[in-house]
Amino acid sequence: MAIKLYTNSFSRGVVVDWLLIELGIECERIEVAFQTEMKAPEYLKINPFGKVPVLVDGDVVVYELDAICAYLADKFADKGLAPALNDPKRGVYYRWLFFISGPWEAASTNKMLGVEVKPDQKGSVGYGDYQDAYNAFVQGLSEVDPYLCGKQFTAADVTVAAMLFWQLKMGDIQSHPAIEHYLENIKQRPSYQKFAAFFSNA
Ligand SMILES: N[C@@H](CCC(=O)N[C@@H](CS)C(=O)NCC(=O)O)C(=O)O
Repeated sequence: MAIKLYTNSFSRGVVVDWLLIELGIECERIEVAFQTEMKAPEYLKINPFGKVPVLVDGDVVVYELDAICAYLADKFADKGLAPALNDPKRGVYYRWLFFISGPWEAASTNKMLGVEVKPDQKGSVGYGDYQDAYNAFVQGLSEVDPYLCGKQFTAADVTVAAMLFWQLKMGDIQSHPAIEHYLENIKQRPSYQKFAAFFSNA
């Protein structure tokens, strides 16, 4: 049975498209319209958030972009897009996947909404404040060479790089030499050219 990807070409679903290119596999791609199909009762049974992307693999339903990418990288482990379970780099891999979908997304969204964390609130906020999250991000990137897990390009590179490309395009992140250097490495990958085409439409 084909794996199904519920997505929209103008959404973060394009990040899954990029990963699929790296994996060299295809899914049945189901385009879901914003507002209408995404909020229809039958779609809400698949994803109660009424959002894309969603991956359906037989009885397994995965929503949350980074979970989808991690799931696919593990399912097609022979493609080498995730460090092996017993590889110490697995920890670094998890760190980046969870950092980008958790603290970084929250910090960025709150910044966009104008929610400022006061110094005495930082201890209760998972990412501290935006500047803390940004500093941790660029500090981490300044240590990578050429990819987040060293020589091995992984699904975490797909999600982290996609976030950076998007935020730079939208003016939602201040650039930094560590960001530029990392993205130059990513741009060398043949898959990036195809992603850039999706992305320029998103
Ligand atoms: N945390 C989710 C966020 C998904 C999300 O916000 N998707 C947007 C498109 S990029 C969406 O479907 N928005 C439609 C809506 O909320 O009505 C993930 O990482 O997959």
